[in-house]
Amino acid sequence: MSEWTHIMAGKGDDEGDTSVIVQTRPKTKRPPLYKVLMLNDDYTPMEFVVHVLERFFGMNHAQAFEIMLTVHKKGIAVVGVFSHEIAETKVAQVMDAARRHQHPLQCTMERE
Ligand code: TYC
Repeated sequence: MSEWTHIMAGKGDDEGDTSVIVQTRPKTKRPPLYKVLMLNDDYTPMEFVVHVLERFFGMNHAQAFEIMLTVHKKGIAVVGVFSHEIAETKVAQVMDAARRHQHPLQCTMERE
């Protein structure tokens, strides 16, 4: 992406209008990132949450167990940060797995 500045020059009575376009700084905007959040509840088994974190967030067992415990104790935790499309997919995967297993586990996303 580029940003352009339009300069109008040469507007004397003996000349026609002369326009030049010069490129100033290159403008690259990074896409926004989204936090995926896991919420605690009283019913979802700890092992299921650990399994979900391993399966959909590429964590090893120790990492998954640690994050699960953080959610259990604090009520909520960020489990990853992704582009909008990837975050949406992760949330859908977690919510679908929870629904299939009839657990009330909740997962949401929030713009960083
Ligand atoms: N609090 C649940 C229990 O005691 C465990 C749990 C952890 C549930 C994390 C959800 O996101 C969660 N069985």
